[in-house]
Amino acid sequence: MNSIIVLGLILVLAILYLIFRVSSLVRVAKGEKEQRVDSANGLNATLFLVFMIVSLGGFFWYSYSHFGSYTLPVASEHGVQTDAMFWITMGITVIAFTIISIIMFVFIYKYQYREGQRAKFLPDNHYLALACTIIPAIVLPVLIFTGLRTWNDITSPASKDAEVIELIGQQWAWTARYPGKDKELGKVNFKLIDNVGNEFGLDLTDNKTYDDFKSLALHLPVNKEILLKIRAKDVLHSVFLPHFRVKMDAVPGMPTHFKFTATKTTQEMRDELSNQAFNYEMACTEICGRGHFSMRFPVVVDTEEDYERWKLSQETWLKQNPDYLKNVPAGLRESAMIKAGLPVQAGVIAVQATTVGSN
Ligand SMILES: [Cu+2]
Repeated sequence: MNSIIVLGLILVLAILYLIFRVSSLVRVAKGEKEQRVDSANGLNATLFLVFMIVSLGGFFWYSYSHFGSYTLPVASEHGVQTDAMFWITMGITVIAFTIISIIMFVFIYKYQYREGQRAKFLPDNHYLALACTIIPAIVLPVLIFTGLRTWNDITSPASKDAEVIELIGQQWAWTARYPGKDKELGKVNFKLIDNVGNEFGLDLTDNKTYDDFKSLALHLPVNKEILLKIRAKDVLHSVFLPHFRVKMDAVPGMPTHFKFTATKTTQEMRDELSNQAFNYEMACTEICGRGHFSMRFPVVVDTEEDYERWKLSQETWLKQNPDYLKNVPAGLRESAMIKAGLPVQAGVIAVQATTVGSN
């Protein structure tokens, strides 16, 4: 409401000024008034200069005094490259912005209307036109192609021994799925997702699913390539790991991926920041509904040994949801139980009991 009043006021003032200006010019045209421009013109020109000094000074002062809040320690290999690209682009644009601002305001002041002074007719200037064409024609493609090269590098296929982890976004929580001992994620099918246990939509006819496990924190090994496979169950979400400079949308119906290598363990980052309470975290950066704020996911970067130890301590999804053994084809059941870490004998009895029960 307040902004509407302010806008209305500005509009009224602008219209009043236009009426005043037009009537003053009409008087000049009729010969009733000699002076085309009054003393306010010089004042306006000076005010432009003052505006330039205050705004540019404010811009540099604010950027300098708040510089720290725009930088975040980086903990990934490609993050160093993207940071460098960001600061090069920032440097170039700040230089261009400063030069253009100074030229614009100084020219307004310098070439303000003066009685008897005539404007110089300058139809074109080849050198100026060439400079304005060639400089951007070199700088912009260099920036764009460096960015494209880095992007292609990030999104190119991961190496064979990359650590594959799946991240699933849904309103309003993240879950991670790890491939287990076989290092391969089992097949999923969204049609198999239910609200009792199969939140991943695991296809239990695929023997790679039996040792997959779920985690409510993203554990990553340090100095090892990681391939994040990302999907969403309902609406758009976005994986954002700021310290690793990772950002990729989670799109329903269109799996995405991002590969990166973390370079600092959680403990190393705690030491670097002299803050033993520090933890990495992942956020959703897509406004995905009213619970969006709660899509915060803890991230732990371990040494390779700690990471392997943590993986071994995790229970497979099938072990946590033994009822789903009945969905495993009979011929695969025993190997599924072995792979899932279920006691074979007890498992068979459980399956028989549930199968009989459901009949
Ligand atoms: Cu979200």
